[in-house]
Amino acid sequence: MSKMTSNDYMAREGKYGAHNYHPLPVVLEKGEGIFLWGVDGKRYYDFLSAYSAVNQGHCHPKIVKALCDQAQTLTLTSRAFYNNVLGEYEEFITKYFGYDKVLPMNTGAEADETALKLCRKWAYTKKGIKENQAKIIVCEDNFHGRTITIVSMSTDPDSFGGFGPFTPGFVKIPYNDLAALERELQDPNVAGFLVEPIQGEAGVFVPAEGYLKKAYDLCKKHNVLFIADEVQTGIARTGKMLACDHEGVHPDILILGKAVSGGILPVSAVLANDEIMLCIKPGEHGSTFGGNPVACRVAIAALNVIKDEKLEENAERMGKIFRQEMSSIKSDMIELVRGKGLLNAIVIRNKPGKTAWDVCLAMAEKGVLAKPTHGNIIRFAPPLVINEAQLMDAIKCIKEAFKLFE
Ligand code: IF1
Repeated sequence: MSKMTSNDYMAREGKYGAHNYHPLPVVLEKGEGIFLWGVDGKRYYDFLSAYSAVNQGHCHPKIVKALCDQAQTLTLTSRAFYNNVLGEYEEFITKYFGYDKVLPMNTGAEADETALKLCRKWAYTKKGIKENQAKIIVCEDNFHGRTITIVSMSTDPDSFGGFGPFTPGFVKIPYNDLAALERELQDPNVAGFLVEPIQGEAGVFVPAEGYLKKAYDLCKKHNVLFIADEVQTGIARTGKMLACDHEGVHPDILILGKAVSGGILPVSAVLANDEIMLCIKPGEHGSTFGGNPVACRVAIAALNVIKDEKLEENAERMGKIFRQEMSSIKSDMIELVRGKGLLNAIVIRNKPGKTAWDVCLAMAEKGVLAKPTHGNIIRFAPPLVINEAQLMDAIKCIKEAFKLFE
């Protein structure tokens, strides 16, 4: 049988797979560090990192080793029994982030759902809100996952359209708006405020300096839980271990996912102190794979890599260079450049034949992979292991791509 072409791969996915994505026409078969290779042998700089799940670089040897060693020993016991790995991981990650306890899950959405359930339980058992009356404040343009309850919080028709009826109990306010938050906090039935420290999907929307700290203080003033969704911004992506660290905010409930496993398999985690975490009693929440031995070993390795390789500092330094270089591009297509650490975005002035999608196709031609969000914003999020020479080479390719539209 002759070698399959890229088109053969894409056609096969189109025939047998659900059409719930519109990928860039690139077929990948290998990843290593910051590089991806297509089935045609073309090498690319990965500037998406699977939406910030591969912060440690593709197939990091230490994380892969942890995966393989445990996978040949014990993969899954379920939580019906104890095992020799889960406790070690729980102690490791709670000390790593400074919390009493962790509730291990698998995907980011499951972690967000877990945080919502924890917040409601706390509302009824500790704050004294009447059963089924708890409200949770969320921000417009949020992205927290794809379950029915999570899209019930969404203001994006692509996320919630056609999936009703929706879960009640959410109050939507504009992002980065403290007055709106303070207004809604007057309601004694408010139990929590769920927020992304930087709105990734919305297009890397960085809030005003001090927003997170002031929002946290307002929540404390009203005995409301500050819940940070760091699934995308966490694990050193923004130049600090957590994006909340830039403002010294220690969330009451911390939601992690994606790069907790370095992109090797789904691992998510919800961290909180006993006063909140112990509101959920045995049998009231769980998951078949949550906290499985393989996930635990992979997460320990992935989180060690972040510190061992000083990826916070590297993200901070490389991010500054990236934004400086992108801001120097003379192109009437570029409206603005924004971001923090290595979570950055360019807002494009879309014109016919000169859209963010066209730019991404041109960048792919030049060997850099990125994808637009919301039609006119290109997010740039390379693995945090990228060095200055590689960054400058990728920037050269990006600049060449923009030149094609002059
Ligand atoms: C898709 C977006 C990014 C997230 C935050 C929770 C989750 C995500 C802040 C849920 C997941 C992923 C989902 C993926 C594409 C990607 C994405 F474009 F959808 F919005 F990154 F911005 N909180 N984001 O960013 O985690 O259940 O996926 O493990 O659904 O298309 P998950």
